[in-house]
Amino acid sequence: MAQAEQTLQEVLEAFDFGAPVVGALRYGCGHINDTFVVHTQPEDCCCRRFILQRMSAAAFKRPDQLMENITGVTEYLGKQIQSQGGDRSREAMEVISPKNGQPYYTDSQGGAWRLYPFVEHTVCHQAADSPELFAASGRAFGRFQQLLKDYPAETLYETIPHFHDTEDRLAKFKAAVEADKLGRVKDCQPEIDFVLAREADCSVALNAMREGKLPVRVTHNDTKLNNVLMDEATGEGVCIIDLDTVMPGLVIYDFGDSIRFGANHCAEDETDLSKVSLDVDLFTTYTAAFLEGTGGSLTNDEIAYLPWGAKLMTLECGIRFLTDYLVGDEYFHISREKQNLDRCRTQFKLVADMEARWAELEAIVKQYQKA
Ligand code: ADP
Ligand code: GN1
Ligand code: MG
Repeated sequence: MAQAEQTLQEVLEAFDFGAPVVGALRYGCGHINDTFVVHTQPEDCCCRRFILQRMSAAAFKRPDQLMENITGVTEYLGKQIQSQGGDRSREAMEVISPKNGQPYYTDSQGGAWRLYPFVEHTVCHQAADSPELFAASGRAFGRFQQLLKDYPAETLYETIPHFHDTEDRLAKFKAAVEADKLGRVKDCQPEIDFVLAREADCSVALNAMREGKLPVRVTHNDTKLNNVLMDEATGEGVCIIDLDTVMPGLVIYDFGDSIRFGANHCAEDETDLSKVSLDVDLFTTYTAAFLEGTGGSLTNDEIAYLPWGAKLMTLECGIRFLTDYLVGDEYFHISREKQNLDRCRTQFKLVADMEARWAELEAIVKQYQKA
């Protein structure tokens, strides 16, 4: 797909910003969508900002269904937050329709764009610089889970089919190794062997779901620390963003993806693996905070499987980065060569750490099981 900048002007004209647009700049550190911050200058007050995004065509084949999900979920969240006395305009995303009244705009190249108000006086963190910050994100993601607990999951489209189907991710990985279309297999045999040694693990959560041990709920499915906006003054979680993958799923996925990204002190693409390790104290902190946020609504089995959520989300993400490296970096944005291979390596280092400290992780979550 062409660079988003090519149609940016056309897209800006498709929306009514209520004031003259004075600039639009690339924004944020997401791996998937093309995100811009749009500055406008109303006559009577200071600059108002918006988030304008071109949804990734590689990731999302049906932007119509994606936006139906997001519209439904954001309206529902808005009502829930209002009924609890919260501030709807800060605590829930809000879709702003283009002038044509649709929930999103399709540009002349086929790109699908949406607009949100910029949630001001918030900070988006790329790393858990303090336990307090990580705890705040855990409470926010747990609360998100609780707010959506009665949302009719069956009305949600699967925006990315088989998103956290680790068995399917494994099958796609094997196909990429087999095809080796760019001759990259030779660069990553240890990583390939790492995955193959963990084939059985890929079925653990799915088996528990099939056996009825883990219930299907509405989940966010992409609970990275940088998908929650924190209040710049209090440090508390304000608004959960990046709702593209809100779908039916397992709660251990939401817990696990946060641990994968946040319970260590390195960037996802750190090249010095000696710096990458699981911080068990942060795991402990996040567990308490997330469970507090969910308001005690998880079953004992769900709690028991939390370490599996952490391990599987990390293993799966590593498998996805490695697969993308093998097929030529088609899905995750990269800014340098081998970045997806480096990302894969950090994930596998974290998986190995989790395995080494498995008994500790199980003991931590066990404390929260009800008698
Ligand atoms: P991606 O799927 O590519 O990660 P996101 O929806 O997470 O895209 O947006 C990318 C970044 O843009 C976020 O990490 C955050 O910094 C910023 N962002 C997104 N939505 C908003 C918003 N409504 N207000 C303020 N910042 C936002
Ligand atoms: C992507 O969209 P973003 O950057 O928050 C990806 C996640 C991965 C993550 C790895 C829709 O998240 O699944 O875990 O990168 N999102 C999608 O950083 O594929
Ligand atoms: Mg994001």
